[in-house]
Amino acid sequence: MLSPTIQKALNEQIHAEFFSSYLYLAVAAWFNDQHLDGFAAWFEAQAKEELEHGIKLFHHIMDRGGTVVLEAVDKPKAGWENPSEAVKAVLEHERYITGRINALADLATKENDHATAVFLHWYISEQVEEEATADRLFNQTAMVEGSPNGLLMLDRELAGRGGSEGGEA
Ligand code: OFO
Repeated sequence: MLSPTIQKALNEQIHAEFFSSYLYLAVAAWFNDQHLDGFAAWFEAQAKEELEHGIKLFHHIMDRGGTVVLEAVDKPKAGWENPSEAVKAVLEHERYITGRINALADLATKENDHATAVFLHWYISEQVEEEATADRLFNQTAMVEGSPNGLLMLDRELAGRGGSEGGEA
């Protein structure tokens, strides 16, 4: 059985993961507008992964006999100055999500909710990967900023990776 405190925190994390999905979709749409289809496909794949993160939490709450409470998803920002600024928005967001997951893990330990603490191990590892991937993509994008050739090469590379798995940049 979930404590009301943990249940509330997990529900808030569902909201945060769905917002992540929205943010990735907003970035995908922006890259589509820039005619950088590889970036767009890669961010769309990431958006789908974020939905999965939210749904995993949704099932954990239900499996533990808790009540899911879904809040409205906030509107994400819609425009960026250049590709690296758009990728940076995602990197900063992933850092914020890591902080939230760590706080959630601390809370689960404090509340003696061992099942939730173990469940969150997956998210802790996932955040290491998400941050590293976003950081790498940000640096690569910043590196080719101002070089249409470099940007198109990176875009082509992302097109090969984006469609199915999202994954590493
Ligand atoms: Fe859910 O990992 Fe990104 O935000």
